[in-house]
Amino acid sequence: MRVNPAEEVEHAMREVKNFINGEYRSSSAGKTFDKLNPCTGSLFAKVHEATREDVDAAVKAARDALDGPWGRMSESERGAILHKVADGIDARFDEFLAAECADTGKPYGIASHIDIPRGAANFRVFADAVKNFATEAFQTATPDGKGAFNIAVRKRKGVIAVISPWNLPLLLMTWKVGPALACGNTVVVKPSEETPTTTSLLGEVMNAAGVPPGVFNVVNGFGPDSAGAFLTEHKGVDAITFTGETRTGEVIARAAAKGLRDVSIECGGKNPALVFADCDMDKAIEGTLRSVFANCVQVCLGTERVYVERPIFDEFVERLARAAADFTLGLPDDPRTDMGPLVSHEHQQKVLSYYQLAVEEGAQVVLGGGVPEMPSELAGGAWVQPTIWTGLPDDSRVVREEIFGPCCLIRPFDTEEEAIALANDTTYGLASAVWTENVSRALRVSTAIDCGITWVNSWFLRDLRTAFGGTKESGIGREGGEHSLEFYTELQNVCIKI
Ligand code: NAD
Ligand code: 6OD
Repeated sequence: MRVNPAEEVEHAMREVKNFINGEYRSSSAGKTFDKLNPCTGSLFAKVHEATREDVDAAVKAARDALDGPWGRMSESERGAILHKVADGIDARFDEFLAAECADTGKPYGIASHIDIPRGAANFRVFADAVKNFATEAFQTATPDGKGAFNIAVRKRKGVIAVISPWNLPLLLMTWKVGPALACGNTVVVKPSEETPTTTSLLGEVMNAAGVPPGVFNVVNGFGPDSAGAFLTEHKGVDAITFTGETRTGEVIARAAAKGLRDVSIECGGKNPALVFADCDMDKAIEGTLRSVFANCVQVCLGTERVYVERPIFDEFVERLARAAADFTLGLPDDPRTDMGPLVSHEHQQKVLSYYQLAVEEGAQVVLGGGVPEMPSELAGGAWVQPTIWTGLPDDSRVVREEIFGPCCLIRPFDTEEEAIALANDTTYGLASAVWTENVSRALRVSTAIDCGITWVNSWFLRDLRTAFGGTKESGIGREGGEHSLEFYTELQNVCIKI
């Protein structure tokens, strides 16, 4: 059998420690939890769970570092260091790749194009963006005729708690840490318990790049009664930025309310794709294949509901199912692999419960619907089949709830109005995709959908200067470009009487 990427990760990384004040520290209670390899189910790492005391130490280190050399650096000095962090990720690209794929089971083909390059880009882009982030000035008339000037100054917010999920671990964590540090803040990160390795590895890169101790800290553990709750409830934290499930987002928002701390919340979606008869069919099939199945669609932006105009419905279903049936499931480092396992057995059970529910709710199973047969050495992994359903009622749970697995409903529609109404018939509002060659329709439909991001004739095409976030239960606030910088700074107005 070929070597599994888990085996390639350096021995030192098999024990994942907390990173506090520039050094790796064991759990102060000696508590560890197991990280399993999602491809095989075998034990891959022991992770040190941060206690309340460990979280206190991380927050204190972050607070002290605010007033240390980091706080005194100019924007361009900080920017130069963040560029070195990005260079450091590039220099250790293969280690980050192996670690990310070992934690998640995702194919190298995805992580080498998306996760790891974006991990580096998130530092470069925001180190540069912060230099061009303007403030405002107003000249004010006063009764004595002499007037006043109002000048706004931007200040760092302070200690930022970063709570990140498991689906794009390095990408989504650095998407917050990059702009937070560029603005002069310090951070304490709590990565997902499922995927702690690349966040931990980043500590070494931070040290090598010359980031002062205490600026970047990592505490490992779970949510309730563990590092996540200890951190978000901590009085020493000035703001919280979170990506994850909507129900967790509600808990985090409640924690942030104590002390009226600012919070940024990026949550889930039940994203629609609208495929019109005037689309370029090859492009729509290729794009929808990615948006439904890439990374086992453990992507918040992924499509779980596909609405197709009736004249092309049968052809679309047949072609999408044929393409997905050809997927090769396998190990991350096998170049033939199209799809890996889900991140964990727990998540596999959740997805399989929806596969079962779909049948109970009346779905016709066009493709998949179960667990694939895998070679014996992979039989213990968290595998599921790519799955396509038709015939599900619009009010069924499978059509309304986020599944976060490689599956979708396909349903026909007859008019543009019906398609828009179906797209908007959800409590979520994160992303959507519209497939049409008619520019007027593209503009009409994309702006009529109530969500944060609509792609026309593409999917997951990202420009990091653009606004990213969701409406309704998909989140609060926007990240990206100056929207991130807005969140990670406080604006102070200075009024000067002449
Ligand atoms: P999750 O909400 O279970 O966990 C996210 C993080 O929150 C983890 O680090 C977890 O340990 C922590 N956490 C859990 N409970 C907590 C608590 N009470 N207090 C503090 N921290 C707590 O989400 P997940 O399963 O890791 O990720 C998948 C979800 O994330 C999906 O719903 C997906 O749509 C969403 N997501 C959204 C975006 C986005 O940008 N909108 C991006 C990626 C993932
Ligand atoms: O590309 C990004 O910046 C981003 N936040 C992607 C989120 C993907 C969700 O899984």
